[in-house]
Amino acid sequence: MSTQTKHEERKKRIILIGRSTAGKTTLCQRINNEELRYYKTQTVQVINQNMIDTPGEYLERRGFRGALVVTSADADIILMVQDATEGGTMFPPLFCSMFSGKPCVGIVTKADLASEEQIERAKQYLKDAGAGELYVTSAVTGDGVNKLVEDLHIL
Ligand SMILES: Nc1nc2c(ncn2[C@@H]2O[C@H](COP(=O)(O)OP(=O)(O)OP(=O)(O)O)[C@@H](O)[C@H]2O)c(=O)[nH]1
Ligand SMILES: [Mg+2]
Repeated sequence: MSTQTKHEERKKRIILIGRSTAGKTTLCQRINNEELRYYKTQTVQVINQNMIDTPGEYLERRGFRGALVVTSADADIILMVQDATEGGTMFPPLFCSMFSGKPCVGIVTKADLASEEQIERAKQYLKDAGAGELYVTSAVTGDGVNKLVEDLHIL
């Protein structure tokens, strides 16, 4: 572990938002170097004190959008998680404006299963929704995950 100084920036708090099966929980497991195992997220879960994992339903059901905004109040950064293999998106245009200026980062998942075209399409969905920086990742191969962790100071 690197030498800690009192000036060192604290870990950033992130919230992961995306439809069911987008790969939010699996990405958290990869970030934490845990064994990848599937379970359906049933409720908001705080992992390692700084990662807020949400169930896909929070994005899919319009009536839950308010809950997303409230739950994100504790987060420094919004992670919008988009499956590269999905032929559509649940993120409406300008989705990010709901979070009143908080940084919104776009994460494309399942790059290991997707073509270049699919990855580009997923990035475009995220841009349309208002994401700033974009990261292309695979929780299975680990591609793109270290860069994400380092750039955003997640660990
Ligand atoms: N090949 C591949 N499969 C992935 C990747 N990420 C997630 N998966 C698979 O996709 C499925 C859903 O992943 P989850 O991480 O549980 O999805 P989620 O977004 O947490 O879904 P909810 O909890 O329902 O909101 C699982 O079977 C994962 O193994 C990836 O990068 N590559
Ligand atoms: Mg989950």
